[in-house]
Amino acid sequence: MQRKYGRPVAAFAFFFIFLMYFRLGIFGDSSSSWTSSNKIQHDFGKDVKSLAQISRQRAVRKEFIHAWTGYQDHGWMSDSLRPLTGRTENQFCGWSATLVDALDTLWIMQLDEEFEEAVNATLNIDFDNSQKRCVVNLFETTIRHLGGLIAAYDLSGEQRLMPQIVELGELLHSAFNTWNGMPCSHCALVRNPTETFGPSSNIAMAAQGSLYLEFARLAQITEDARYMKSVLQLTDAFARTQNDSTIPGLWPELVDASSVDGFGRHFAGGSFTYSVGALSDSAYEYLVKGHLMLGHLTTKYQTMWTEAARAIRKYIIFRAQIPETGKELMFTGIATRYSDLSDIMFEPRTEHLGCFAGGMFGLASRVFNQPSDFAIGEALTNGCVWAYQASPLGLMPETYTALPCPLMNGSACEFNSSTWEEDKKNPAHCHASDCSNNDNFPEGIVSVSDARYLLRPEAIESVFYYWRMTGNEYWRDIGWEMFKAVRKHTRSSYAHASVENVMKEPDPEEYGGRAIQRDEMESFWFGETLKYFYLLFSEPSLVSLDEYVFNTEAHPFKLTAGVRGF
Ligand code: DMJ
Repeated sequence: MQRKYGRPVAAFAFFFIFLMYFRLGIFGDSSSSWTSSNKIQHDFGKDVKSLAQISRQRAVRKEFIHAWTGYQDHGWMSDSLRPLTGRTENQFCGWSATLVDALDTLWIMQLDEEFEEAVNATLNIDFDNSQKRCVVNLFETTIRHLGGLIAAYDLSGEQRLMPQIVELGELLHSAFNTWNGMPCSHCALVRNPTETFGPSSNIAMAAQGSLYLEFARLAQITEDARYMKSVLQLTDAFARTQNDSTIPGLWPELVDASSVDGFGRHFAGGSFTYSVGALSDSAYEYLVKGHLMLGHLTTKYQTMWTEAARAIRKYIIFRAQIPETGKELMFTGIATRYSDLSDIMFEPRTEHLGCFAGGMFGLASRVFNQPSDFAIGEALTNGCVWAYQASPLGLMPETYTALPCPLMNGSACEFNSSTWEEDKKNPAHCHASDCSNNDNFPEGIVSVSDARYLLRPEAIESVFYYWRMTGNEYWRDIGWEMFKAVRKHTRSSYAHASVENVMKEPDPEEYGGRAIQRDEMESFWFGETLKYFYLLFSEPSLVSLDEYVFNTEAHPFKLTAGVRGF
């Protein structure tokens, strides 16, 4: 359910580990579409309005309205609606996660009456936790609720939202009231706490390292310096510990926030596994976006990004043995190193969650003027697009494995179908040694440890970035194909549902030829996925990347002149 904290360990998950010492001295040719610019977005010329693709835009809006109507009728004010049964769920203290996550999308899609109704309803959410004593998921509530409220305010200028922003901001900020200033990730927060909370000792790295943008923007719009102080203190902790891990430059997936100050190394010693997927993802994204937002105040985000990107390029990104597509494709995997002296082990398991990395490298290439990163981001984005196109349903699975090229020396490797046939029959790649399911895999994929599609946004997010940065229609056409597959297999009577197995052709006799669906729809479907699809087909001046920075839940915050770093 919450992608950050629990990488689903499917029963048939395997451990297929490659010894890895490879260097990616690559990325030559594919950077051809790079243009040096002091803007993030491509120069679309004056007549940007004409670039909206109205019928595609309408199609996305229609799906949003379908799901929103389901939420209005059956899930109103709940955290999420179950799209098959119409039941509701309250996994985030019952503070109407879907309502708040969707606010800015309603505004962007010009659903004015719905926006007005949603703002009015938002004013009734009671963020006072003193009686309820709900254990607040700091990361999720910050990116979804606080981010959602701030973005709705930034876009619409709706002043009535401000008291709710302050009430929630104060509550969440109390999490920083710990002995070392590292925020408590799961505490029964209260405003003006009389006692200190305990920082978390074993917590997802992303949950600690993805709070800067929201609290920084909160400081800017409230002019309350306390929030910025906490942001900078947290930033310092990450900067101090970046080279303390067993892969310097990267922080492990789990960190020990109770050890910061005095116990140095242990913060980055919470675990030995490194990725840009679950548990880690947005912490790297926020280095680039932190600089974009606050680069005039501190150079720390840039320094950290430079170190982290070096390690990601070297240890996390790989090329795979898949059929030639005519495009440069790259993927992200998982590295493990138990001590400074041991080998680095590499697991080529690619997660949908890691698909944001294409957009991240693309954005970084603009922000830090690094042309070669532009090509990396493009190849990573195309790697995710490939996974959509290759699957029988046209949807990428949550996690899958393709084998890395044997020589990561810059040249792509040739796909060999007989080797691939043998590899996928390797019991290590099969669920309980039963390899019969692997017959459906597209060429190149040797294992699928989690075949679900959970309505996630990361792939279309990167496609959106590349469209806005290049103006190349290829990205919108690809995005349209992705949208059609998502629409076809996720639409349900109440809204849209996650998909059970994207590797299984639907049986024409069953479920009307549609995929088997799951009774789950997280709020990011409204806050992120449909928003990125919609913006992809809108005029490129709508929420321009030169004026806004998107938080990790796709909530745009206004960039402030004189403080921003690019
Ligand atoms: C979103 O809640 C955020 O994008 C988060 O950072 C990671 N991904 C989920 C959706 O998949």
